[in-house]
Amino acid sequence: MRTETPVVIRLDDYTPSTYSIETVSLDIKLHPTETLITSTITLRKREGTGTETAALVLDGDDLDFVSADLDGAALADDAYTVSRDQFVLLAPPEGLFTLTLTTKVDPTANTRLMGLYRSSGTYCTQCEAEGFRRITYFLDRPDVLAVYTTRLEANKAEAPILLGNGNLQDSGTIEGTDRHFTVWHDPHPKPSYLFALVGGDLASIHDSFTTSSGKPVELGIYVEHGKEHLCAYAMDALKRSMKWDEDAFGLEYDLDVFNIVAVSDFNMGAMENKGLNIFNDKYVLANPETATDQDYANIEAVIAHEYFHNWTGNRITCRDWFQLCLKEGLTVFRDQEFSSDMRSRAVKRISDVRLLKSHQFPEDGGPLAHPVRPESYTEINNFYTATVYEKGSELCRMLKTILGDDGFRAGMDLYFDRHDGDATTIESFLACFAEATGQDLDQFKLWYSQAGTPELIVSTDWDFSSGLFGITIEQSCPPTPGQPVKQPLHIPVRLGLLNEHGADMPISALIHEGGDHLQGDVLHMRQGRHRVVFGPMETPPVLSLLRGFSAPVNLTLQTDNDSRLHLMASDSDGFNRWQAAQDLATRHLIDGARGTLSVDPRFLSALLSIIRDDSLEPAFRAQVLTLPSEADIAREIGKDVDPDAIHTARKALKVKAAETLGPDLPSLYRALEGSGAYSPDAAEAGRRSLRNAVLDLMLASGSDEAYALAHSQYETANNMTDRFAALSTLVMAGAETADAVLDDFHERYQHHALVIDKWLSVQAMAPQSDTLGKVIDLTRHSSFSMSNPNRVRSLIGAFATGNPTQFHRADGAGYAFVADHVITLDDSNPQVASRLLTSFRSWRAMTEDRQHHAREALQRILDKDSLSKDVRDIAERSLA
Ligand code: B3K
Ligand code: ZN
Repeated sequence: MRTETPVVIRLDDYTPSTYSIETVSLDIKLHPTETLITSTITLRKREGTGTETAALVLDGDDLDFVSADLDGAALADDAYTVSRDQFVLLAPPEGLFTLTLTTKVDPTANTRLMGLYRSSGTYCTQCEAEGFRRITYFLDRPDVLAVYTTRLEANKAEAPILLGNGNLQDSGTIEGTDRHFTVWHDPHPKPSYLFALVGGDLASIHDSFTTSSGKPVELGIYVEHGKEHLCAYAMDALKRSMKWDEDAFGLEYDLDVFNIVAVSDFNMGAMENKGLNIFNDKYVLANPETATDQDYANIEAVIAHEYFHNWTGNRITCRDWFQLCLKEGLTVFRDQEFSSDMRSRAVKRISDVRLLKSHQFPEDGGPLAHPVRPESYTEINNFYTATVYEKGSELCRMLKTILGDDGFRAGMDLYFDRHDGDATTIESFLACFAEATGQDLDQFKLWYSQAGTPELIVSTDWDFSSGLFGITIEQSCPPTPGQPVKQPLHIPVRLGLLNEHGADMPISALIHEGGDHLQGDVLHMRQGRHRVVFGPMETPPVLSLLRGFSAPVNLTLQTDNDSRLHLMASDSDGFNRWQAAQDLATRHLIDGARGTLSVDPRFLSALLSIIRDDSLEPAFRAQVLTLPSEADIAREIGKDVDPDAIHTARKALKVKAAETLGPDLPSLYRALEGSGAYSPDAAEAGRRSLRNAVLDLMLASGSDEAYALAHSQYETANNMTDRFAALSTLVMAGAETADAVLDDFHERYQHHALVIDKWLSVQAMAPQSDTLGKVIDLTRHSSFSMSNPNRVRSLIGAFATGNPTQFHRADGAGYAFVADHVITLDDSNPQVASRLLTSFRSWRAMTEDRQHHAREALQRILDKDSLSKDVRDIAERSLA
C-alpha cells in the first residue's frame, strides 16, 4: 500500500469550488480487470471567483490515466499534469468547455470496496464519501451538483442486468458482439457521492407504488439468484416508507423507478444513491427460518432510512462533509419516527436510547469525542459515527420538543421549500426553524459545535410547613479533546410530578416560583443553574425527570429507592418507567461490582409485577426485564473499570432474580407460547422477546428443567428468533451442551452466510475464558473470510465490542488479537480496519494493568509501516 500523508481539512477553510460542472456523461465499459471509464463533463468558471485564469484541479484516487480531450480535441502534453491522484488542466478556456477523460480501473483488485468493485462477481460502486474519484477524475465534493447520463456496457452473459441512477433511457445489444448496453438519465442535479452503477447476473422482484399525486413508480429489488424469495419484507417496508414520507412530511418520490440492489460485500449498512440504493444484503434478505425479529426491524429501519435520504440528503445535500449530520442526523430521526409509527413508540424510544447510550455516550466520553458537526478531519470516513448519526438525531428530536409538533413541521416545510436543489449547511437548516417559529435558536446551535455529554445534577427539597417542593438543576459538560471549557446549552427537560397514588399532578397549576422557563411540561434550561418551586401541596410528589429522554444528557438525580419504585410502578411516561427499573438495577450492579451485592426484595417484586402485567405490551415488559448490560455498568462506573467484577455482579443479580421470580417463570413462559404461523409484526415479536427474556432468566437458576426447556425450544422452534435465542442463552450460560448445539446450528445453516454471522457472533461474545482461543480458531474456519466485512464484524467486531470480559482480558491478549487483525486488515480494507479499531475508545476507563496493554496494542499499530490514514487517525486520537 502507498503511504498516505494526512492533510487536515478544516470547516473554517471552506471555499466554494472555482468551477462548476453542469453535465456529466459517463461511458463505462465494464470488464473484470480493465474497466474503461470515459467521462465527458461540461464545466465553467463560477461567477464571483475572479477573472484570472485558474487551473482546474480534479481529484483522483489510484487511477490509471488513459487520455484527455478538451472540446473534442486531444490535449497537448503541456496543457495538463496528471498523476494517479490528480488531474490538472493548467489553463482552462473561458466560458463553457467540455473535458473528456478516460481512465482504467481494476474492479476485481479493489478490496477497499470504495469506488467500483465486485461482490460475488457483481459490479457495484460505493462513492460516499470520496469513492467517485476512484472511478474518474472529478470535482469530488458534495457542493458540485450536475446532471448525469450514464451509458453502461458489459458482456451480456456476465452482466445481463445493468443499472444506473435515474430513469432508463435506452438499451440494446451491440451488433456482432457478445456485449450489450443501457443508458440511464438522472434529471436531478446531484453530487458525485450519489453516483452508482450495478452490473451482474441478478434475480429480481418487482412491484409498484403510486405517489399521492398519482405518479406511478416501478420498484425493483435485485439479489443473487436463489434469494429472490427473501425480498418480500424489504419491498413491503419500502412501500410503507414511501407512503409514510407523504403522510408525515408531504414528500413524494421524484423518478419513474426506484431500485435496490443487495450485495454481500459492503463496508456499511446501505447507500442512498439516487434511484439506485445499494444495500448490504443483511438489510434486505429475510425469511422466518433465517432472520430474527431484530433482523426484520433493522431491515424496515434501513430501507426507510435510505429511502428518506431521497429528500434529506439527495434533493437537499450537504455543502461540505462537515455538514454530514445535516443529512444523517435528520434522516436517522426520520427513520426512528417511522419505526415508532409502525411499532410501539415507547419500546422504540427505549431501544434507541439504549443504542445511544451504549455507542454514542462512550464515544463522547473518550478520546474520539467530537462535535455533531466536527470542525476538522483527516479522513472523513472516520466521522460516520454514532455522534453524527445518533446524537445528530437527538438534536432534531430536541428541536421538535422545543418548537412543538406544528413548529417543527413548519420549519421542515420551509427547509424543503427553500433549499430543494441546494448543498447547504446546519446554519441554513436552523434558520428555517427560527424563521418559521420566531424562536431564537442561537444557543441551541451550540449543540452542534460542543462535544461531550452534558451532565445534569438535580436535587429536590420539600418544605413540610409551606408544602413547597423545589427542584434545582445544574448543567455542566466535561472537557473533550480540544474543548477544555464549555458553555451552557439550551436543554429541554420534560418533567412530571406524581402524587402518592402514582397519578400525574397538574404542573402549570402548581408553579410557585421560577416557572418562567417552563412551557407546558418542558423546562427550557438555558443557564447553568435553574430552580423551580411547585406547590403548595399536602405531600411531596415524586419527580419524573427527562421524560422520553428529552435530551441526550447524563442525569444524576438525588433520589431514593422508594421514589424509583414509585416511578417503576406508576409513571405515565413509559420510558421513565423503564428508566426507573434500569436505575434500580444499576445501583445494585454497581454495589455488586464493588463487592457488596445486597438485593432489595422490593425491586424484584416490582419486576415481577411488571412482567406479569398483561395490560403492558410484552415488548415493554421484556425491556424492563433485561438488566443493564455489562457495558452500561462499566460506563456508569466510569473509571478503573474491572469487567470481571461487573460480569460476576450481573450474573449474581440474575441468579437472585431467577430464585425470587423462579416459581412464576415457567407458567409465564408457557403463557407466552405463540399459536399459528410466524409473523414478524411488532406484537408477535414483542411476545417472543418477553418469552426469550424469561427463558434466559430461567437458565440463570441453573436448573435441569431450564436447560431442557432451552434445548427443546432450540429443536422445535419454527423461526430463527426462537432458535437463535435458545442457542444464544445456552452458549452465554456456558452450558455443557453448547458446543454440540453450535455444531448442529452450523450444520443446518452453513450455506446461509447471514446466519453463519450469528453463529460467529454468539461464539465471539461468550464470556468464558476459553473464548479467545475459540475465536482465533474461527478466524481459520472455512465459514470465515477476512475479505467480507460482515464476517469480520460478526467475529472480530463482536468480540471487541460485545465481549467486555474477554476483549478487556487482564493479560492483554484480547487487545493484542484485535490489534493484529486491524494491522492485517488495514492492507486490504482500511475503512473496516479503522472501524474495528474504535473498539479501543474506552481504554482509559479500564484498570491500570489493562490500560498498559491497550496502550501497547495501539502503539504497535502506529508503528506499522505504511498505515492507512483511516487507521492512523483513530490510533493517534485514541492515544492522544
Ligand atoms: N450515507 C451512507 C453512509 C456512507 C458511509 C461512507 N463511509 C449510508 C447512510 O447513512 O444512509
Ligand atoms: Zn444515512
